[in-house]
Amino acid sequence: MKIAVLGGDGFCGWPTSLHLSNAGHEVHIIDNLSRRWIDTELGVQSLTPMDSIQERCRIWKRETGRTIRFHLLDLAGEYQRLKQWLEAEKPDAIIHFAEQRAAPYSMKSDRHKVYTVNNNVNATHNLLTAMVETGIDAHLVHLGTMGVYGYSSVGAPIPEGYLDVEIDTPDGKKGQEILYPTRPGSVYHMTKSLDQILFQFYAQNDGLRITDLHQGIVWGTHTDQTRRDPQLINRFDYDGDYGTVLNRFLIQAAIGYPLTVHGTGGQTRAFIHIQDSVRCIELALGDAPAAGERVKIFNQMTETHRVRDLAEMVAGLTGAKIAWLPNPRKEAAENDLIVKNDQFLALGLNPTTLEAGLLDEVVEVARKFAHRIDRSRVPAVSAWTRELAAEVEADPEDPRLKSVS
Ligand code: NAD
Ligand code: USQ
Repeated sequence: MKIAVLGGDGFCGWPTSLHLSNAGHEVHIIDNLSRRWIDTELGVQSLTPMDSIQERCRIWKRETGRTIRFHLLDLAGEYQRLKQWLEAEKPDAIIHFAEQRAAPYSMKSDRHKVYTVNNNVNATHNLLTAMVETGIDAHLVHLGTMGVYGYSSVGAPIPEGYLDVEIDTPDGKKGQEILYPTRPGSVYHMTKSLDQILFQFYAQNDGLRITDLHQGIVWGTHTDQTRRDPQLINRFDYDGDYGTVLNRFLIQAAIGYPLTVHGTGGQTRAFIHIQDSVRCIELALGDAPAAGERVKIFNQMTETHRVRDLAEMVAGLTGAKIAWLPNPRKEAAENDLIVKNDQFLALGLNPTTLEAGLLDEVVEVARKFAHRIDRSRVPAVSAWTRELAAEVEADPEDPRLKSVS
């Protein structure tokens, strides 16, 4: 297949591009490199030294003989160029990772809220309307989030995208299938909820073939392909805005930083290892909906964990201390989470669950590149409201804080 990977320079997009190229597909990366600019804005860098995207593609070619092409294009701002590219290249499949993906970054200030909404909603809508306009028959696979469902304890498993409901009509009760009601917890998660409505409309109105993957928190760093050469290494975010919880705990343990648990750590979230994430995308590509079918939605996760259990597990493995910090986010202090992921299991996914070997691998990578970590960038300081901002702990290493483990 000819596959366009939008956002292919990112944490999930790069290993996916390598995985699909390795499987024999013709891969084209489209990216505006905005994520690299955001690193510059925030004054942080990936824990791992990332080469330019052109250099990464050159090393891949040298290593495997396979070509990955890179196209510098802003999906949200360059509609005409996007349309021309689709028209000229006619990809068979499009994988859409190209959005601003950090919840804390999206809540940093009004400017960051505006940027996140403009970037994400326009990127998705430009893509959909360009697909209709050019008449290409590509399967669109979008990376959505488990966060669209919200994190209140519902006491029942979260289905894969749709909910059967009964409504009262003058003729009695009538069954209906609806998109599971969204309850986003940040401006970022809100844009993913908006994406869902855009997909529903374009599938129904224009027969676009769309798969939306509701992905949990991705952890780990290496895949089989990124291990092949030091210059193919994946990006690894550790800072308070882009670092995600388990990867953050692992680098914190590696550098002797207290594990930054928000509140009681009672938040339960869904997780998936990066190796399974790339495999799921390949499985979804092979299971495209037909034109006229509803949007196919998968829950792309393999396990759920409570944040404090993860912290205690990492502390147990490494001897790290835990810092219990005021939560900068407006979120339930405690929640339960049960998630259905039957569709990927039925397609043959063999889940990689949290185990010491893979956790150690991340700690090892973090120790190797520890000299690149700026400790002052570790705390999460972007707050959801002004009131929460006043409580933020900007220096968890401060000895006045009581660390327990
Ligand atoms: P990332 O920030 O590392 O990668 C996103 C890439 O998209 C970057 O290279 C960026 O430059 C590019 N991009 C952003 N806006 C663009 C635009 N307008 N035009 C062209 N390129 C643009 O993020 P990631 O962690 O790889 O996540 C990829 C996708 O997967 C996101 O949509 C995210 O919401 C979703 N997701 C990620 C996780 C996770 O834990 N990382 C979990 C669930 C879902
Ligand atoms: N948390 C801590 N300490 C930290 C960092 C986070 O306790 O140092 C807590 C947060 O308060 C939150 C939970 O851990 O309760 C998860 O936070 P996160 O930053 O790991 O994940 P999140 O903000 O939800 O976002 C990440 C990705 C996003 C993706 C989402 C999937 O950045 O792109 O959509 O995971 S999901 O969480 O399933 O919605």
